Formats: sequence, structure tokens, C-alpha cells
Amino acid sequence: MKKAVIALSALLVVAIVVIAFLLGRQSSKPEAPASTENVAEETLEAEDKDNKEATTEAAKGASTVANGDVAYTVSGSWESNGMTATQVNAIVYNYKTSDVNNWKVEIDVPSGSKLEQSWNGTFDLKGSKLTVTAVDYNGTIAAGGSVDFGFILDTKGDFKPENTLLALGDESITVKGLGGNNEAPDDDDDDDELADSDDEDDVEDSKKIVLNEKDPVKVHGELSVKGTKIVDEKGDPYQLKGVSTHGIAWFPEYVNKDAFKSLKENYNVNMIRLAMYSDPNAGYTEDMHKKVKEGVKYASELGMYVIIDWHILNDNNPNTDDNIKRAKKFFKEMSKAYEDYDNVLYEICNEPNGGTTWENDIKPYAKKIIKVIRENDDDAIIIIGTPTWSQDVDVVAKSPLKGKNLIYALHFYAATHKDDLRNKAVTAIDSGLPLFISEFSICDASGSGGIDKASAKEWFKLIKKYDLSCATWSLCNKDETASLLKPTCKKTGDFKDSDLTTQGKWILSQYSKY
Ligand code: IDC
Repeated sequence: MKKAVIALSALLVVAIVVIAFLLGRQSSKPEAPASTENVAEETLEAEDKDNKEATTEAAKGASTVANGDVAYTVSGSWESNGMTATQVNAIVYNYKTSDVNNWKVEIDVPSGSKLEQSWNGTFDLKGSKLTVTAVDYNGTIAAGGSVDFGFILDTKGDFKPENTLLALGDESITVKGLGGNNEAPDDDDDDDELADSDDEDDVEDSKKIVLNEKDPVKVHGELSVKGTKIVDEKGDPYQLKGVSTHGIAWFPEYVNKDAFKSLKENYNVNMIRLAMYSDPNAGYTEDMHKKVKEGVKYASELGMYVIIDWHILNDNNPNTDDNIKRAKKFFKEMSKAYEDYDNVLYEICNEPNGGTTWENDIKPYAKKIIKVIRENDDDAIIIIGTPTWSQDVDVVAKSPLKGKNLIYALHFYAATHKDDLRNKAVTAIDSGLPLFISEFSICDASGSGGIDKASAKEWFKLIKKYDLSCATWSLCNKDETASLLKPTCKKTGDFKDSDLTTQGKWILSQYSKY
């Protein structure tokens, strides 16, 4: 009897120890959604030390989960030469408490796949293995940190990167599932890698964010340039949050009222930029003037501001005889038509390039075109392009034009243009030059390649800090990273989140945060 009691008690103790051990295991494992959130925030706030520490803390607690992970998001797929092209963004996480100095990812892919584009990694596709290793700038992953890379792969049929072997330092980790080992698989192909719940903190408390104004032009009236800022009729700083069309000769279908209306109502967009390439090789004919006028009509009916953009690009120099002749005719016609409109702005040369200089080419050109516009419209805002694809604002700041309501274009593509260009912008503003970001995106300057979130966030800090107005490139579904619409979106209006590319969604969501 006594023996039986002792045996039973011993069994009970063992059972309790086992249960306690199992419970302990459970609680030391970070809950999937919480850990995912931490990690996503951490990637976006690379500079945020607190966040980084929090993630490291989570990693420390996660002694029973792997020391690293790879999470993928599929940001779009479309037909490409009889195959299916899939754009994949990947984040490699280091959950260790120490930095790792090298990483390698091997992804199972269908044989016969073709790598179309890739970024932030060194890629090697052999048979049914795609191997990705670091490039010179992302070989080290800090403790609790992450790096990202991306690619576009052409496959026969659909593709999802679900089987991965991750080498993190000397450790090998098997990763199953699109969202990685720590994440519930997400079928929604709208990734939320760029989801940004903490960004509200960036907005100054004193600023009141007005969302989706019904008729911005009625409320803010005619805009003007005061010091380095755009102000509204009451003299308060006012920011235009715009969307640029692609070239209206190539994508005329997006110049319609439903398209503009949904941008205004769903995404706080208060301005449309109508990009008309000035080069006959890029679709320019005088017939295009009608399309511009259509666009101005829709924007005006919706109470939105509108930029008429003479889109100098591969035609380099706005000041050649041919270009200036066409430009004069165009701006004469436009300024006559809109002399009484409060909502029309003129952008007279998108991006001079090819060695054109401020003193010899752009400044003389601007003087001639400003004169043409001012003969009809004496106060509309005129945006003036700057040398080197609208980047050399520091050069212009040394000898700006005289005249009222003149503002200078600064264009950025966040994955190409970083601190250097941001510094130029600050130098120019500090010396009193008003700037207008009349075109930007968060990919590279080709309009494709990967996006750079960290740089994009720095740009938005600048936009908020200096009350800059901006317009994002571009409203179309062309198969390139800068497009706001997914290649599979065939709609031409009534746009919702599900129609937007990941980056399009992120960019437009910024407009409701300041
Ligand atoms: C690009 C378009 C691309 C088109 C090309 C024509 O995105 O589809 O084939 O023009 O040359 C700019 C220009 C803008 C460019 C864009 C991306 O203002 O016209 O559009 N970009 O390259 N400046 C920097 C980048």
C-alpha cells in the first residue's frame, strides 16, 4: 500500500514536471503575430533603436525557435512572354543576440524558371535552385535585425517561394511557408511589408490632418509661394499631395473623372499632375493638348489642383529652337484657357538633362516661357525644372529667377537618391529657394527595380518638415515598380487598395499622415 502511494506520488511529480516543461516551452515561444509585427516594424524603422532592442529582447526569449527566418511577400504577378512573372520581396531576419556576417538563401523554384530582375542580393539560378547571397552593403545582419532583397521570376504557372534553406553564419535553418517559420502564411498577395502603423508619430501634434476634403480648391483657393512655402488663400502653408499620370499619350485612359475622384476620396490626393511628354518620339502631337484640357476639366470639377507638365525628358534641353517653339505655343494656349482658374499650376520643363546648365539653357528658357504665361495669367504658380533631371537645386539656389510665385522642381526616386540629394534640398531651402517635388517614387530612377523603404521614409520626413508639395509617379498599370496600379488591374477608375501595388499603397497611405 505504502509503496503504491510512493509510486503514485512519484508519477504525479513527473507529470507535473513534464506539464510545467511543456508550458514553459509554449510561453518562451513568441506568438506568431506579435513577433511578425515586431519584425515588420523593425525593418521599417531601421533607425529606431528602441524597436531594435525590443526585437532583440523577443529574440532572446525565443530560445526554442530558430535563430533566423525568411519571410516573403508576393507583390504582384502578371503574364510575361507566355510565362508568369512574379515579383517577390524577401526579408531575412537574424534573431540571434549577435551580428552575423554572412547569409545565404536557397529557394526551390520550378525548373525552367528565368530570373527577370533582382535587387539587393547576388543571384544564381541553377536548375531548380535560386541561391541568393549578400551584396557588399548587406552582408552583415545586426542582432535582431534584418536585410531584404527582391526579384522577379518568370515561371511556367504560378510560383510562391515556400521552401527555403537559410544559412545564417554557420547555422542552417529550414524555412517552410511563404511568411516564414514565424508567420502564419498569408494568402493575400497585398503584402503588408510596408504597413506602417507607427508613422503617425512622425506628424507634429500641432498639425491637424484634414482627410479627403470634398473640394480642396473651394477651401484653399488660389495658392501662392511665400518664402520657401506654398500657402493657401488665407496665407497658411498648404501641401499638395499629388499623383502624376504616366505619359498621357501612352496611358490616356487614366485621364478620367472616376480615376481622379477615387484618388481624392480614398487617398487624400488633392492634386493631379498631367504629364505630357514634349518629345514627338514620346507621343507628342498638338492633339495631346486636348487630352490635357480634358484632365484639367475633370480636376476642376472635382475641386482638385492640377499641374500642366511639359515633360522634357529624352529631348534633354528645353531651350533648343524646336522645343522652345512648341513650348511657347503650348503655354500660350494653356495660360489663355486657364487665366481665371485658381487650381492650375504650370510645370515648364520636367527634367532638363544631357549636360544642359542652369545659366546657359534652363534659366533663359524659363524667362521666355514665364513671360508667355504671365501675358495671360499673372499669378499662377510656375514650377521650373532644374539641371540633372531636376536635382541640382543647390546650383539654382545661387542664382534664382526674379518674379512671384515661382518654385523649383526637385525630383527623387528613393532607391537611387538618398542623403546626397536630401542634403542638396536642405541647402537650397536654407538659402531661401522654394522647392516642389513634382515627381517622385520610392524605387530606383529607372522606374523599376527594388524599393528602398528606409530612404522613402527619410524623404517623407523631409516633406513633412518643410511642408513640401509632391506628386508621385505614376498612375498606370505598366509592369514597372513605379506604377501605382498592379499589372493585373484592368480598371481605369474607382481605385481601392486591392488595385494598388504594394508601393503604391504605401505611398498613397502617406498622404493621410500629414
Ligand atoms: C519613365 C516611365 C517609363 C517610360 C520612360 C520613358 O516610367 O515607363 O518608358 O519614362 O522614357 C523620370 C521621368 C519619367 C520616367 C521616370 C522613371 O520624369 O518620365 O518615366 N523617371 O524612369 N525621372 C526620373 C525617373
